Amino acid sequence: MVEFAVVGHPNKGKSSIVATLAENEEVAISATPGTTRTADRFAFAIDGEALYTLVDTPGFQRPRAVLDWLTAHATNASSRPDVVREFVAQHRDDERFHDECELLQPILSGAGILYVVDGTKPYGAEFEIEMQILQWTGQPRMALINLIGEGDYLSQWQKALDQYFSIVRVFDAQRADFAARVNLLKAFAELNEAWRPPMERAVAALLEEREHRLQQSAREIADALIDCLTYREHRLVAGGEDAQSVARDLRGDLEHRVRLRENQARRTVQGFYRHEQMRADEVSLQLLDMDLFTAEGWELFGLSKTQLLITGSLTGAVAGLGIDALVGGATLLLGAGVGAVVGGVTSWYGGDELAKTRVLGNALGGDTVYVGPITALNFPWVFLGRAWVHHHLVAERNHAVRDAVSAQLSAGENLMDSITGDSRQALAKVMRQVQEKGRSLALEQQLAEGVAQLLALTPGQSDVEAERS
Ligand SMILES: Nc1nc2c(ncn2[C@@H]2O[C@H](COP(=O)(O)OP(=O)(O)OP(=O)(O)O)[C@@H](O)[C@H]2O)c(=O)[nH]1
Ligand SMILES: [Mg+2]
Repeated sequence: MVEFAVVGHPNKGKSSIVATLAENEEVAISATPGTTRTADRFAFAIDGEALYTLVDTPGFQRPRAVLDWLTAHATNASSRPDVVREFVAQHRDDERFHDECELLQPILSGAGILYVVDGTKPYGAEFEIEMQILQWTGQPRMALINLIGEGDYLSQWQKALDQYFSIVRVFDAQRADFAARVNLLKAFAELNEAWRPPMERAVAALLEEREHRLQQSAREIADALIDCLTYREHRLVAGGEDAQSVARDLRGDLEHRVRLRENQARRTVQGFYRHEQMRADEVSLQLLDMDLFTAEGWELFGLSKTQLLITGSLTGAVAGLGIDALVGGATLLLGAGVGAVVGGVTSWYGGDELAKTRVLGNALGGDTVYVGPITALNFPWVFLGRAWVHHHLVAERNHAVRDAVSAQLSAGENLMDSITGDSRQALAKVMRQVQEKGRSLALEQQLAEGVAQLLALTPGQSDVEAERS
């Protein structure tokens, strides 16, 4: 299998690059120089098919001494790789050259070289020594300019690196998105004729896998939404209890189940993208931490009142309800049920009128309170909006980022308003049917297709806008 050894100065993001390209959360990354102590192999495989291996290595510690040794022992240029081999053989147990031996060994075993530098710090002559040592190995090599800080020394670096590396690329270890990763793999294919077929295969597999992950995520999100749209709670009203407080409890239970299901779906989606370890606070976007049932979230992620009204009336959801019900008090949303209406009305989007609530008398006496399914018109849109943003953050999240992802989504507009009217109608129709008829295989599939189309878009960058321009 093709191997690439990621080498360079200590603390330049070598391990971060390995984590990204191998999609591995186990790679040790830290701000302390000298974190990586041994050459560690991380294979990248899809469905059990190993595609390539990244070797994480310690940074150079005494490049000057190594080069001096090499120069002193070389007779002619063709023997250079052998001299490097000899160096490693003789210094295997020499603590002073532990790191150099670790990083050179995989290269001598045939690995391609990925030399990592930081383009935000000035170039210096000490780096040239490292580049010369790498040149001595004779292995195919590429330089990656990582961007850790704020400075800009790209052109200095470019000039220096061009002399020692056949390919020089800027690759921001933390911000590289999926497209940047694919481009890098394509560049690997250029390094060595023999590596072209396996690397082309790797790119194809990665693209296929990407599509597969999106489809899997769409199915999971659709499944979760159907669950949430069909949850119901009921309980007998015991003597001494009043129906109102029972209804409140049941609404609480219902909301709790919905929150759990949403969380479960998020973890499942993260699993598809091999981000299982991602902590909840790391996924965000604080916006996503917002409780599913807060009014702010409903405005941000769901449809605007206007769109809700348009979409609703086109699909029959609002039939029988006055326009008042949506733009005004919304009392009717609750009142549509049979039996006694329980609970006060706060606002049109939030808690109290989330779900149908009924109190029915039992044949044998006593009352039963029924809450659910959720009928609030905006609920499925809010749920989808949140799932869309979450999926996007996970899918584009780089495996090297360990701090909170900063969100660039513009707040303040209703997220789901940004999709086209057609997509909205299609989704609305399926969701309406789920709400009316419950779960079915056909509806599951239709909803998953609609969700997959949604996930393929970038939240906030509306395709409505794209259509216009
Ligand atoms: N802002 C930013 N920080 C980065 C980037 N790449 C790496 N870092 C940070 O730089 C530090 C070193 O990253 P590592 O990937 O551990 O570097 P390394 O070259 O493997 O380090 P050693 O194993 O110690 O030689 C960590 O704190 C990273 O989070 C980047 O592209 N941007
Ligand atoms: Mg490291």
